[in-house]
Amino acid sequence: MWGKFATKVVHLPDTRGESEVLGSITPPIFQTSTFVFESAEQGGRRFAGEENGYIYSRLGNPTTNLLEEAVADLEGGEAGVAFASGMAAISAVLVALVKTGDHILVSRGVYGCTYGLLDMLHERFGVEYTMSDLGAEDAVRAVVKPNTKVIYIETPINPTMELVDLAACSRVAREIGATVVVDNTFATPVLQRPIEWGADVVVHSATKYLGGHGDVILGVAVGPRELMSTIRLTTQKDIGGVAAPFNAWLVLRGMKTLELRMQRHNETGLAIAERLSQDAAVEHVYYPGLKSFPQRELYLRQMSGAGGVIGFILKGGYEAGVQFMNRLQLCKRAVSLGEVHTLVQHPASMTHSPVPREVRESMGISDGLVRLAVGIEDVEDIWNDIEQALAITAK
Ligand code: LCS
Repeated sequence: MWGKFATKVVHLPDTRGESEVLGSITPPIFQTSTFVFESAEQGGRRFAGEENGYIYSRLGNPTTNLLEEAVADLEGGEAGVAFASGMAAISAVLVALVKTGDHILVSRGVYGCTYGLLDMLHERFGVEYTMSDLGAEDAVRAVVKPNTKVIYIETPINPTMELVDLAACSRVAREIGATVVVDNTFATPVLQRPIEWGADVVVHSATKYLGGHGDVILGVAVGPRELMSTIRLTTQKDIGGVAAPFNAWLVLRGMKTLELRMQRHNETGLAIAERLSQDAAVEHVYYPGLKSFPQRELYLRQMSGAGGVIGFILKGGYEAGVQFMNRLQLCKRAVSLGEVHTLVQHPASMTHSPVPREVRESMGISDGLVRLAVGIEDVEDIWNDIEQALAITAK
């Protein structure tokens, strides 16, 4: 009955058990490591899966479960699993899906630590991967291999904002029996729902927009119930990167304003990207919402807004970028993105520094690239700070 997104994010599955009885409008934080069994037999039945009920918070926690259900619902997936971080989610999903000798097809760019994980899977465990432009179906079909088990996609790609065609990748994956995993951190389910385009699994760094306030590290994976259950019972349980109940609660609270915040990020992101592209000090702006964006048709088809992250290169290259960053006053020099504060960072020396230079350059990340993640402050205040920092930057 209450199907609209803005309503759904407020009325997340947020009452259960005690809070339902007492009428608390927000969920309790079950800050517990373990759960008491009424009898030894009951404990045995729970371990055997013959009786539902909580056992131990690494195996499941009611507060964390609410978050898992909420993100699964917003993404249109069957089930979710929450993790200690976005990287814990990505590693648990990939390790559950591949084994030695398998191949992962990867979008042309990914977050630096995701690259580090792929490289480790390759070096230590013999999993092949290829990074490639996945912008169109022919391109995808040309690079899949007989042993491709996963197509791993970031879209928009951090930090170049390049897009990947989700429908095309999903069609090719169906033909070859591969699983499509999409990192939806930059778009959130407000702007893009990969499962509706045919993807199997969505992963999030909930540290970013879902949490939204820069106060928590957490990850979530959403997908088919059977696969999520396998992940819960294997790579989550035995590697152990579970989300803390308090952190899950913080993300649940943050998500109530997700739709509102994304509207502001879209509006401010577009305004700042347009002004940057008209500034004499700026050589190039990477932002899917711009009319000049090369993948405009894909952007309009696949996303309903471009979000808050903007990449740009100053005419003075690296030196100018560093000067610009050091002169900012309101905008903070910090990694991360998707939160209330405006943050600025230098991908080549920060988020993507684990990636070797030649690979970084093939991803489109030059030393001159600066990444701005607009917050929810007043757009004029953000622009005034950027403008004063650009004005004294070498042109
Ligand atoms: N996926 C994407 C697209 C990311 O940008 C990040 C972190 C992660 C996954 C990992 O999530 P975490 O484990 O940190 O929750 N990206 C960062 C960034 O661009 N700046 O700082 C962290």
